[in-house]
Amino acid sequence: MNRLIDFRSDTVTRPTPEMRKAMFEAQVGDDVLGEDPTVNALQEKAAALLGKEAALFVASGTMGNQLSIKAHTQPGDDVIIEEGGHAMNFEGGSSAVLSGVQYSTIPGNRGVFDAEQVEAAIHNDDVHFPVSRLVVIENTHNRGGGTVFPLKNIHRIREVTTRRGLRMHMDGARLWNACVASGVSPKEYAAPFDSVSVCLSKGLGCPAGSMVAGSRDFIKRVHRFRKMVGGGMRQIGFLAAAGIYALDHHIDRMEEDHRKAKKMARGLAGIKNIIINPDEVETNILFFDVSPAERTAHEVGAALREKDVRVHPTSKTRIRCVAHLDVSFDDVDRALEAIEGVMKR
Ligand code: TLP
Repeated sequence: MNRLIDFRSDTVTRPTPEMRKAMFEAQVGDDVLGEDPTVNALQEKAAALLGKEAALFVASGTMGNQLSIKAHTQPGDDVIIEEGGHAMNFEGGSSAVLSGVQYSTIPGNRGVFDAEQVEAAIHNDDVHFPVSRLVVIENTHNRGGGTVFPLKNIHRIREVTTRRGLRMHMDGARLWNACVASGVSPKEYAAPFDSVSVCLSKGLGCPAGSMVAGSRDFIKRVHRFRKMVGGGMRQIGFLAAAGIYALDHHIDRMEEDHRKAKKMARGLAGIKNIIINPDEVETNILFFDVSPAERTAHEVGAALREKDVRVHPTSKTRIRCVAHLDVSFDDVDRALEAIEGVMKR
């Protein structure tokens, strides 16, 4: 039997032997007491990398986003987000439960929007309206297709939010991909934001964990909320060691993942009944559309699974593939062959 090639997400990676060694050798302590030296080192490293006063290890990207939203808002506040944004659509409705906030959405261009759209979405000070408090920007934008959010849009949006008294949070689950693709540093991208959450467990290849960064006061609030939701863990230096290893060794190599996605997109563009524009693939995520075929995306996904290729159908006609550490250029060729075979039938 062939090895399974898994393009469902960059979350499916397993730690490399070198990462496992770093984890095995980690110095650990009780992090709830603030005594895990490896967690403390990771938090300092992430804060420095993102140019913020402080950072905190959290269990997941969801926890990073949601605790940040909670720390910025009061119940009844309004949060502005792009309509396909992860924090609103794919985090179990937790902003309603944990923060009691509501969302106003902006239709983006593959996830990207501009300052005029933000200005139009901000409510005036009027008792009829919720208080517009926070803008969330996702970089790269997952449902947009791994889109890099241009820094100049972010700067213009910051001018509006500063003038209108709103805060800004970046869902940087894949910020590293945006940095590698654009040449903008993590610090430059983070600077206009009041808070940033970044994931260790996506393209960086760690088994778990995300970081939230911001001012010392903000991180203190997030720390309290992390405890409230049961996210205070003990000897997690083992996970932090994976994070330190990944930040040192797995950022620059993402350029390879971007080339794998591009290669796959070009191959897909030549397959019958598939719609994709390879020029739109900027990082490690691609979407293709199978609406000209007689089968649904789920049926195509099931047929590919029988050929040991896994993809992620996200609607009746749309399929997502994500390149990562555990798929090779040869795997891209094998997957394309399998997809071509399935689409022919
Ligand atoms: N995204 C996952 C799934 O939830 C779809 C994936 O496979 O892409 N922000 C963004 C932009 C994300 O893509 C994700 C995860 C998260 C936040 C949440 O991270 P986790 O899964 O660690 O809670």
